[in-house]
Amino acid sequence: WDEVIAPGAVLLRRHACAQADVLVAAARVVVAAAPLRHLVTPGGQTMSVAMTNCGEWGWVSDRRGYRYDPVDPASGRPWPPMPGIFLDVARGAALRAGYPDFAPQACLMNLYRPGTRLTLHQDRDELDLAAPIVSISLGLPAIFLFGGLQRSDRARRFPLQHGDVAVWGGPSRLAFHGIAPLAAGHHPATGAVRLNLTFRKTR
Ligand code: MD3
Ligand code: FE
Repeated sequence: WDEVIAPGAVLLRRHACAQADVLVAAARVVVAAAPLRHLVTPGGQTMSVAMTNCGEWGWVSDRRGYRYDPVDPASGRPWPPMPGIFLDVARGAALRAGYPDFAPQACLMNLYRPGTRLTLHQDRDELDLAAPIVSISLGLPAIFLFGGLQRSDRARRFPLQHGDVAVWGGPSRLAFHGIAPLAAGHHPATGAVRLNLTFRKTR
């Protein structure tokens, strides 16, 4: 059932299903304190994904660049703490994938509505690229695009479903990846949206 989709990339299908409702409830608490917002890229484009963060550090983008910031620029206050259930599920998945000491300092929360997409990109704003990234998919399914180390490498498509958890480490850590435009639908856990949580060691 666990599938190695590339060297270092392990997909734990449905791993978080039993905790999904608790994860969604905890996500709502975070969003109440740090509302979802559409960030602007350094190039001036407004992202179609709505984002917020919890934990010690949050990923932000604006005209000045991408970075991790301990303060939510919208409120001037620290990001909300990472809910215990977020940490438990992320650490459990990392352990299962062969990373026994994963200590995430940031959780980026990505909200997708129908039509929302994330174009192919690399995650390289973290200072410790040896640590994996753990992602949890909740709600509507999405097509994950998984390319290679060059933008021009052909991307494979993997469906990501509610409760799927993936651990991205080793040679996959710098692979280009993205999300195809979300199809409309309804999911009992989230309604008309997909929520993705990504956990990172930032420094
Ligand atoms: C593969 N998020 O937040 S999660 C992101 O569904 C991001 O919201 C997507 O890409 C989402 O940066 C994809 C899966 C994922 C996350 C990080 C990766 C796959 C990755 C980093 C390296 C390789
Ligand atoms: Fe990414």
